[in-house]
Amino acid sequence: MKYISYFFIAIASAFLVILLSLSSCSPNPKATTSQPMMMKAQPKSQPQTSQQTADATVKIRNFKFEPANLTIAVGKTVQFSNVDEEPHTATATDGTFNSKALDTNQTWNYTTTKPGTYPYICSVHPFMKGTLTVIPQKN
Ligand SMILES: [Cu+2]
Repeated sequence: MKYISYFFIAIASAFLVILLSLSSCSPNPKATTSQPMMMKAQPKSQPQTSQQTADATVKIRNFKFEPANLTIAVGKTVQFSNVDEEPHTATATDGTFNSKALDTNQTWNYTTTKPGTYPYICSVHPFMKGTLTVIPQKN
């Protein structure tokens, strides 16, 4: 009889340990796994955009677009590259194009579709201004 009761105590304590470890561990892996997944998702989208070869580059550095004025032919691709520590966007004031927030060393490619003059800003820092001029393609 003594052995049986010891056996039950052993099983009960094992159950308790399992329950405690499950309840204490489950919230933490959820929190830690969701963050790396978010971080993995961002670099995944990065190579896709940079696979497309850019015809011109606008660097975003020290809260400035470099060059602030860029002229490019229609159908060509301009790459916006943020080298600042701050997130920036390239957002056309008329809504023609809008990069999402670019983190440090993130790039975003925009292929022009229509000739025109497109002033743009950084939506995070609206004092940052640039102009993209799209000219008709030479025949
Ligand atoms: Cu900005």
